[in-house]
Amino acid sequence: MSAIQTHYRNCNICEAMCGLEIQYQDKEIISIKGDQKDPFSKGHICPKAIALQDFYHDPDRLKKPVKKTADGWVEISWEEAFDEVTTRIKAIQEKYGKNAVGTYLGNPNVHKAGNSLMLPNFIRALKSRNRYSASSIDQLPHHFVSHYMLGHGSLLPVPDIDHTEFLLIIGGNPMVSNGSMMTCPDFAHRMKSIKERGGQVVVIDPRRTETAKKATKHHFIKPERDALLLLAMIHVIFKENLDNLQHLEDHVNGLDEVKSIAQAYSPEVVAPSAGIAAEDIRQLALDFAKAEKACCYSRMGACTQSFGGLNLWLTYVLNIISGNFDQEGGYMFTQPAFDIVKLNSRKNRPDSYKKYASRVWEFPYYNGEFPVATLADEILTSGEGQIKAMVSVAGNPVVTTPNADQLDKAFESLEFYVAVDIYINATTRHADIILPGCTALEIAQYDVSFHNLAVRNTVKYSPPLFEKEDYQKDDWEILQELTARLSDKPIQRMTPEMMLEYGFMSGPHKDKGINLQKLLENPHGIDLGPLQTCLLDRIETSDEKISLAPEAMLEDLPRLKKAMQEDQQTSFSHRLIGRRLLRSHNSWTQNSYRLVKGRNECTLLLHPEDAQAKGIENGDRVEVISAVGKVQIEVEVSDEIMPGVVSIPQGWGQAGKGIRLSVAEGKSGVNMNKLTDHKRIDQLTGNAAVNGVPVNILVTE
Ligand SMILES: Nc1nc2c(c(=O)[nH]1)N[C@H]1C(S)=C(S)[C@@H](COP(=O)(O)OP(=O)(O)OC[C@H]3O[C@@H](n4cnc5c(=O)[nH]c(N)nc54)[C@H](O)[C@@H]3O)O[C@H]1N2
Ligand SMILES: Nc1nc2c(c(=O)[nH]1)N[C@H]1C(S)=C(S)[C@@H](COP(=O)(O)OP(=O)(O)OC[C@H]3O[C@@H](n4cnc5c(=O)[nH]c(N)nc54)[C@H](O)[C@@H]3O)O[C@H]1N2
Ligand code: SF4
Ligand SMILES: [Mo]
Repeated sequence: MSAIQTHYRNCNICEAMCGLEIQYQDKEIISIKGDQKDPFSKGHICPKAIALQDFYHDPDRLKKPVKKTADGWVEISWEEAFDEVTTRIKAIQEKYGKNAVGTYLGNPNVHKAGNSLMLPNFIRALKSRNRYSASSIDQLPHHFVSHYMLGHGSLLPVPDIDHTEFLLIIGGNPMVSNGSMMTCPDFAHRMKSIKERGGQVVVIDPRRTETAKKATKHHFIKPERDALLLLAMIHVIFKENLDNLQHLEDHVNGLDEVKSIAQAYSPEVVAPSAGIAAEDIRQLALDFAKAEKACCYSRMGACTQSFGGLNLWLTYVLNIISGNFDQEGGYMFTQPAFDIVKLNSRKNRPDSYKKYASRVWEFPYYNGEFPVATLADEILTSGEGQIKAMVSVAGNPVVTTPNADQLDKAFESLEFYVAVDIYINATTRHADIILPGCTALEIAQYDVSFHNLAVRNTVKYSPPLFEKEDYQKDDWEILQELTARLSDKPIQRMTPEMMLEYGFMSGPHKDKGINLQKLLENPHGIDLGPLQTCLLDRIETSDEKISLAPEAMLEDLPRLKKAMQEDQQTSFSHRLIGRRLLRSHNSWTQNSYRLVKGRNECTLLLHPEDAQAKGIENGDRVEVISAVGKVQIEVEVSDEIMPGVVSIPQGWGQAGKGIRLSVAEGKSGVNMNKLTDHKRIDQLTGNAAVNGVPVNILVTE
């Protein structure tokens, strides 16, 4: 046995990039702790990091390619797997056309450098227009709004949380999620510091969340009515002449248009529909505008709903007109060492929004993709352009995307399906072949996306802790091999490290000597300082001005007005929203016993008044019915949820035929996406509207 050794790396489960200190001996983990010397996370971790060892050792995890046969799954060689996958894909594309092969890319791809860097070439090699990803059930409105206002979908503002004096959080629960589109290790401590320096944190959410409980103030809001609140705040700021764009004064277009639109949305007009009292809205707007440094940050609950695009647009507008955009303590921009904006500049590139419409429902095309909400219909509806085969890479859409049962049937109906995945779960059980990559402890990691979204400029690279076995391949190697075999021309085989080095050499910190060698010499990471005012150097619009009133947003406003008028016309008693649990990450971490043990947290939250009206008691089982499905679930009566709203955690409900997740199956819970309607999307961006879903609740015997 060799001596105990220590390894430092970033946890790559969620977006927070916590530094880990891992003690190990041979292939056994002795301890996983927070790395006190990481200049960014300073020792913080959450319970999920400890489970990295469970995924590494998990006997259910695949390490070799498997093929489905009449006798079940059998292991096959990589050569055989690559041959069969490429032969089948080529045959289907020859027979039905290139678009007959669809792709779905899931969330872990952005948490692995190799995947992020190799996927664009793989997707290009397939030459199919039928591209889908978890982005359209997550953060698409952020990209859309940055694209139209700032000229680039990846030029994304981040709350300068460490300097702000007023943080307004709309539809985010960072106390549990650890922050999203805001890489922010130890949110709890950073939020406490705001309060300690006399600042405020205000949360807008239909649930009094873990974040709301620690905030200075929380307002309930009716689901999907945030755009109204934002419009009313903007209304008040203009009315009181509190608008002040600071250094951006001469760098915006469309200020008068925004001003004139907001005139119609006084706090009194929106209050009944939003469910927040007019005087509270007015006070919030005044407090926000008068704070020295303020930031309005909108996330999942504001994105994955019918007005995601408008919400994000108005969030940017609110920050801009109150002088809090690109200013210390406001909504700021990073200067990452590997600068994905500069490396992929959009200046002078044609706009592809709505270049195509999806075949069955004419949903909008954006950023090279169609909305994932329509994937099942594109597979199930016959005709020219129908999807006959799928490639999924690190995604589990049967659990994570709308109308799960329909998508389950769709995957079952495919002529061919290959999954690049490490588990046989609700989605990949339908695969013909599964190609498994490696897990966190076996890979080198650089957070290509999350350094771009961090609340400080930092940089860190981690080599693998354990060498993979000879018979294993990592995702990037799988993707590169498939790319080579599917391409018409020979490809250049660059490693992720070669690509990173290229990026660092042209990045904003090249003068500080940031390169791979330097990063290897600094295993705790390097701090590059607080966020700086830099937007005017980074903006990508052709006239270098911020577009405050893009056409697309203005055209979407009548839809909001209509929804406001239709508020009372529904035959459903409740609106369903999701929630995240501290010890699970989306749908894939539930096979770690240490993360799922304990009481059942996959419950329906129901307000006491609603429970009483229906004669429901805590612990009762009820049936929840939506336009597309139903589930049976245990009720947790709680006044932390707003009357008229119910909540079920996302990412659960994996049990049944063919699934090989022995721990998760025993703790399976309910899949809330059996209830989410695939036709409910934000019609502006195409993002799925999984929050605010109309449901009825039936008491079962
Ligand atoms: N109703 C509702 N639905 C939601 C949400 C919600 O709030 N409410 N949230 C949405 C959000 S924000 C997201 S991001 C999506 C996530 O949606 P998905 O990305 O579809 O789902 P994940 O649970 O992240 O699934 C990850 C998949 O990758 C596999 N995997 C894990 N690690 C690796 C790896 O290293 N390599 C490979 N090749 N595979 C790996 C897992 O086995 C699993 O199959 O869910 C969305 N769905
Ligand atoms: N523990 C844990 N952490 C995670 C994940 C996980 O599954 N578990 N997933 C990761 C991923 S992929 C992501 S994208 C992030 C998401 O990070 P967050 O956005 O912080 O996470 P959510 O908990 O989904 O927060 C959404 C909030 O919006 C509220 N909400 C729902 N509908 C509405 C509405 O109409 N208006 C308003 N104002 N609020 C609404 C919900 O009650 C909820 O509190 O979390 C990441 N971190
Ligand atoms: S907060 Fe996120 S990055 Fe940090 S330890 Fe937990 S899962 Fe890992
Ligand atoms: Mo996400």
